[in-house]
Amino acid sequence: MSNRIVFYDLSTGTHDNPKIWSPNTWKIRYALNIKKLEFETVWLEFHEVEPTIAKLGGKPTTTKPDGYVLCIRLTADRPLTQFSPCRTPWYTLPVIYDPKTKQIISDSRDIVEYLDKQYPATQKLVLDPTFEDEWEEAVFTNAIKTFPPSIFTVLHNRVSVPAAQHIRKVREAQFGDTLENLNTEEAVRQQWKGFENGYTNLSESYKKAGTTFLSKGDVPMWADLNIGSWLISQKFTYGEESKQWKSILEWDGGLWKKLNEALQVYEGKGFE
Ligand SMILES: N[C@@H](CCC(=O)N[C@@H](CS)C(=O)NCC(=O)O)C(=O)O
Repeated sequence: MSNRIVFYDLSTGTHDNPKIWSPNTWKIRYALNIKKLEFETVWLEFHEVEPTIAKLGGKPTTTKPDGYVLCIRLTADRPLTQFSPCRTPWYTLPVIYDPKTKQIISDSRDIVEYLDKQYPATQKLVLDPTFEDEWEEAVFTNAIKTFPPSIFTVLHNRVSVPAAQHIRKVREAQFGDTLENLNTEEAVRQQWKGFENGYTNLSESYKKAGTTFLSKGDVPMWADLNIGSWLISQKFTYGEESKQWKSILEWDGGLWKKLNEALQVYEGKGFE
């Protein structure tokens, strides 16, 4: 049996024609390639994540933005059907299954820490956990919270019908508005203003380091993948020739273009 790591990635295409998109899974794709670990990709569409990962025995990473719902809880010491409030689990990707250890790991940070520990002979990526925590916080504030919700309208219009239904349900609850309202010309203009400002805030750390990577070495650290992955997902969402991607390449004096190009060698092949 193959000892290759199984890497679950999110596709915005179909099984026959998978299309890469997800920023969070990009972190792990970069990491596996940097570490030169052998892996195979299993492509899942949005609506397939929960049933597949739950069946595999993987853990959800968060709870859905649908607030409290009534769940049926049946326990041995409380034999009656109880209705009590609980949040719906949200299964996300990336997830990996390592046949060598028979472990299933969810959440990108947990995965990279597992890989660093389990494969110590490979390039270590979490070099300074305290710095990584601070940087993750900064990325959350400046690149994730500012992530234009209109991107989900673009994805919604590209994916299969059940995947589109999943995106609409989850994201309209998250943003409190319809996908159509989130994608008006004025809404998109405002969203991108905030998005660009966020990247400018993050660029300060790169300018201070004065190097292409925050690791200050030839190989990126986890922090570089953390932002590099959000960056590359724009390229695959809008396309290399799109005005959106071209504008990002010009932000902050071309700093993000330089980072994206430096990470190209770790993109790997055959993901489309
Ligand atoms: N904290 C998680 C977040 C993962 C996450 O949000 N993944 C997104 C893709 S970028 C996802 O799977 N979304 C599923 C959905 O929208 O239902 C990690 O770092 O792995």
